[in-house]
Amino acid sequence: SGKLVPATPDEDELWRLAVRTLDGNWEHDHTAPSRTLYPHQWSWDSAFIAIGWAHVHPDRAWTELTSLFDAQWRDGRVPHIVFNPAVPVDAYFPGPGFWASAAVDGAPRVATSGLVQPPVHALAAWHAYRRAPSESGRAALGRLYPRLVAQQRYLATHRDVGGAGLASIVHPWESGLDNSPAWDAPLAAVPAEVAALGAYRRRDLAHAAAAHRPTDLDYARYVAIVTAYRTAGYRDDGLADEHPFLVECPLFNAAMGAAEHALAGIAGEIGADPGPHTERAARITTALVNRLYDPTTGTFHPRDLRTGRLTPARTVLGLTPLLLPDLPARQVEAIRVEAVSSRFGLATRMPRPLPSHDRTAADFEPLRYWRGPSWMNINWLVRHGLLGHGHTELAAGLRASMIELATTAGCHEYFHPETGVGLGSPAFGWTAALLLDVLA
Ligand code: 9YW
Repeated sequence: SGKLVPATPDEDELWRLAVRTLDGNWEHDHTAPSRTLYPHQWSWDSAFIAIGWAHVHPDRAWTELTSLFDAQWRDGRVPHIVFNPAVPVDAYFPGPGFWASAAVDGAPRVATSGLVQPPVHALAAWHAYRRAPSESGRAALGRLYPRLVAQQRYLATHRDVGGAGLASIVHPWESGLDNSPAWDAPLAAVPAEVAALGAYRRRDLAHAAAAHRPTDLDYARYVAIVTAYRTAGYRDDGLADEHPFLVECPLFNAAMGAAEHALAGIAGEIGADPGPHTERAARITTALVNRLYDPTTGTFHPRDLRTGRLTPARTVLGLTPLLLPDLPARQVEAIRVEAVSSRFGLATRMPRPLPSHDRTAADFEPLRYWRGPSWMNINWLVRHGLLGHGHTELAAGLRASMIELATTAGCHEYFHPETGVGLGSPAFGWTAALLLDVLA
């Protein structure tokens, strides 16, 4: 199948670049986010990437998601990294030896990490299917369905540490926005394993500028948190008492709620009962509003379970509950106001896509990873939410800014939010995939 919609010559060229990028990263049964920086399979990357494959190679969309869920743990968790045994073990830090999943009962045969990432997979599967419906696609959906349900069950039970119906993340890596200012406060309370600093070598710095990546102190704390979780056998029962990092994230939980809506759609398509999914979705939305919406700032914030407090930074995470079709009108409007403010600059004509952090904040860093740069996946999610809530003109403005950026800078991992210069990996999977989706 190919592209049916006519486009400008520029868009046509961008389409071909995106297809080439995905093809270049395709690896038998999954797509590497980046051949240099991230040579294995990443969980939420595969979800976004499947959306792109649906437009050019639908069979690969289903293979991508299926290979990821083949690595699902017995408890239902979908690991955030599935290691490719063909890649040298020291190509990426932290590699398979660091996670030591083979020692854990209930882990799959293939080596994986023990953390999760935002559960955007049901949303992606449903979106991919509707972009390219087919008999074989429906069959693949049917096989994925019980696995997607088990993923949700894991998050709703093992990870409901706060007891309020939301899932907690146990590591900044689980948010997908590793070094977001959202995690500064909870992370500052984690004792950094400074002694361990010399005990490992970061591989990311061989492929990307240090000023564009998390700091060594961030990494010391990332390692310390994984060490705590790994020592507990990646079990979740003692999290509330023992674990150094426990946060309820607006994006993670919005994805979990959106997943129930998507599962309701999938259930209807394959002859299962949508009812329980719609009910769960409503409960997640209510909990999200009660727990993470701050009427004084008018936006959503992560809640740090260690202190009980909302974290103060106003990052782009606060806009992502727009993904929930049943978000109440008051919060939809509050998010619109936050998004069109000078912090994020959403408009029907906007020079650049949304940044990852409040542009007006003192700690806004336009070059450093999730502390300022623009990312296509977050922009895609917010656009999806805008469309769902009928903000079609703002969605069109966002779309145009995404296409314009990639037309000049290509399929980079992230982008300078003011100059538009491409940063990080130059051939990045989800950037390519989501561009195909917005171009189609
Ligand atoms: C790392 C693969 C992953 C993404 C994350 C992103 C980054 C891994 O890359 O984390 O080593 O920094 O933060 O969201 O899934 O693309």
